[in-house]
Amino acid sequence: MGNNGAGVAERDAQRVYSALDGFRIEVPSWGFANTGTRFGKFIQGGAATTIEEKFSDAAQVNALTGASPTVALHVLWDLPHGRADVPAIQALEKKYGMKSGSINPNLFQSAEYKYGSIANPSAEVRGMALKHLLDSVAIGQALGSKDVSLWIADGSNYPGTQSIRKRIGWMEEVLGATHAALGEGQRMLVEYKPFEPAFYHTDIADWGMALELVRRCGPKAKVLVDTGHHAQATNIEQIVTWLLHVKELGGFHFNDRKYADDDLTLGSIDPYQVFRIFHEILSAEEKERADVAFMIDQSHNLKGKVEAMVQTVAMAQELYAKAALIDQAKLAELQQECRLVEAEECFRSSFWQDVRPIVREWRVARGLPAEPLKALAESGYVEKITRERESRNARSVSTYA
Ligand code: LRH
Ligand code: MN
Ligand code: MN
Repeated sequence: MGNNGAGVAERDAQRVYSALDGFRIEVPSWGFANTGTRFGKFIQGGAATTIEEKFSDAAQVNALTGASPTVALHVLWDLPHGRADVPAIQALEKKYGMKSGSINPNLFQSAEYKYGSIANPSAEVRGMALKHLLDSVAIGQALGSKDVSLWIADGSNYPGTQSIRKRIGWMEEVLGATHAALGEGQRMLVEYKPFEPAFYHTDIADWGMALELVRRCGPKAKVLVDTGHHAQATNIEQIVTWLLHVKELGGFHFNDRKYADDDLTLGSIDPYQVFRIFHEILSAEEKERADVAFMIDQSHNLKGKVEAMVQTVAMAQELYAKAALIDQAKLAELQQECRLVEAEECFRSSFWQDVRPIVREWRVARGLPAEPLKALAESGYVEKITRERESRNARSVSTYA
């Protein structure tokens, strides 16, 4: 028993080490910025307002967790007038040891997009949206970033007020033209969302619509699953499995929610769901999952921003480690023989296993702090940025960015 116990511990450690060595999750620049709710903005003294501050905060998260070497950029919020000063961003990448991650066009804030962007009945507005998408592709190319992540907020609020059918055709045209502009190694990821800001119909409302659109665009277009973008009770891991199966899963925007698109900390409400999603990914073939980008899409209104992001990445690492512990061969056998209770026990016992000691060991073995949140508190980083940024934030009337 003693030997067997040691053998199991050794096997578990190996599984966790190899999973965590390969685990990367991108942090969003907007997660470090001042945000709020639709009822008001809450300004934090230490929030980032410049792209340099966002790189600095992201680098801090990466230094503490070893898992977030890229930062997602939102074109309108990070790159003034939708233009990127490429040498300046490259200098920041060098200074902070970070890379620019996904480029997120913004097709939802300009007044022109009141009735939509790429699905707007006006050819002129669609042209403006296409230009912004092409600019975003060019920015991604210049920065050597792989993914352009598109979220299309278009839709309508009342039945009969828009032609759902014509809007499909308009989207196909603009997305097709965007796909045609992608360079070697570049991809476009298409995100779906059932509602908000539109409350009757959203033009890309679910994974079926996103999948059909990316297929029509071509091989460089893939579907992006934001975990907050589903109707309640949707089986997200099943969608993930289908998208992996048909080789059209491009990546994730991870966050958690209780009600709608709440953008709460990953795993804070339902960690078992994240575990189930990670299990599906880890049970896919190596080549199927190689191109699945993990990204965080959260905004922390009440929590300290850097603290919340470190907590998120650490949580993601723990849940990934738990999923890596599942004895895949054993589980497959039990499933095949329909030994239901045993299969379920095999599955859920990995979820309930406390992986924190192994994850802590892994961190130390990789030269990282054993307790990232504690290390953040001891580093004084948050106090430092708060001192430096406080007076500017106090004057700030800024919105999302
Ligand atoms: C929309 C969304 C999309 C945006 C981000 C800020 O709800 O998930 O990904 O780019 O939030
Ligand atoms: Mn998202
Ligand atoms: Mn969202």
